[in-house]
Amino acid sequence: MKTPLRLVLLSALFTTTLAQAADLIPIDVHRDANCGCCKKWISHLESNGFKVNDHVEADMSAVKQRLGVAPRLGSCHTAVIDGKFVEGHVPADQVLALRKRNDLLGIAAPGMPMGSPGMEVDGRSEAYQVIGLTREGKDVVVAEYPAQ
Ligand SMILES: [Cu+2]
Repeated sequence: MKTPLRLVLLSALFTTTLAQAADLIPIDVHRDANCGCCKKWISHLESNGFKVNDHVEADMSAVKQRLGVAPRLGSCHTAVIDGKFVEGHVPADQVLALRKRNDLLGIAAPGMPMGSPGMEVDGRSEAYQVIGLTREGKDVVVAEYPAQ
């Protein structure tokens, strides 16, 4: 018996969609409702293979405290992947690298560095670092980005 062509095409489409969805990496992002640069960072993640679960929060400082973000590492939004925090405008490749670092509780791009992903303003940029927080509570530099 011949399968109707439409059915074949439909199932091919369905399989492709499932495969693509499975390849996306889920990440939770907590942010304030009025944070524009947070939304731009979410777009950066989405265009780099992440599936973002967006959580709009009333009290970000309570969220940061709960997730173990040291105040000195603070920025705007706080993401969670594999139980580790990602604080601020961290580049997507560093989020991927964090997944393999079980010595770290999380990583952060403290403050709001100009030129970091989601902080592109008039082509301005400044040097910044991505800092990891170890299980022993120490800060380690995991990446450095020069001013462009
Ligand atoms: Cu921001």
